[in-house]
Amino acid sequence: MKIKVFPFLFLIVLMPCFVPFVLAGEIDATTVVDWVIDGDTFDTTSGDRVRLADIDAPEYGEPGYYDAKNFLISLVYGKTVHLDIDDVYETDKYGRLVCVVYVKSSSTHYKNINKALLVEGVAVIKNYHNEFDPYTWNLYVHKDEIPEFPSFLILPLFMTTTLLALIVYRRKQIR
Ligand SMILES: [Ca+2]
Ligand SMILES: [Ca+2]
Repeated sequence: MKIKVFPFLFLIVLMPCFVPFVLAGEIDATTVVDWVIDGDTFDTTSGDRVRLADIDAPEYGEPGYYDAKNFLISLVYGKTVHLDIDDVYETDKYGRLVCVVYVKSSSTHYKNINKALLVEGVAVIKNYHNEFDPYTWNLYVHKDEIPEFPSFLILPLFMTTTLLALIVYRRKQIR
């Protein structure tokens, strides 16, 4: 009986390694910003227009427009950005990629640009139906929390690892 405990122990030991990946987002694309439209929209060198997910900054002619735009310029213009693209709809009705945008802030952390605009007070939360929940965002995210592969691969990856471990364990038993 006691030998059967091993695979379950293995699972329990392995589980925490995957939890952060499940809880946070992921990096779906990496590109460079070459134009900022306003406080929540920019263009990239890869030819996409990006709309920052779940936030709203003032439109042209509205109070705070320049504050929001200039702040976004200071954060992303000419820089490499990492995009977590919405897995639910990908784009909005205008064909813009709906994203949470990250910029590397240190060797271990990324800054969440959507959250930075909220913290600065130049944009407000507008929680649309998508993969994101703006109420859970942190300004800084550890790189392990936003892996560079889609989150839907995590479960198959986890199951494959577990299966392989079980096969190896079984073979050892048979010998
Ligand atoms: Ca995504
Ligand atoms: Ca949302």
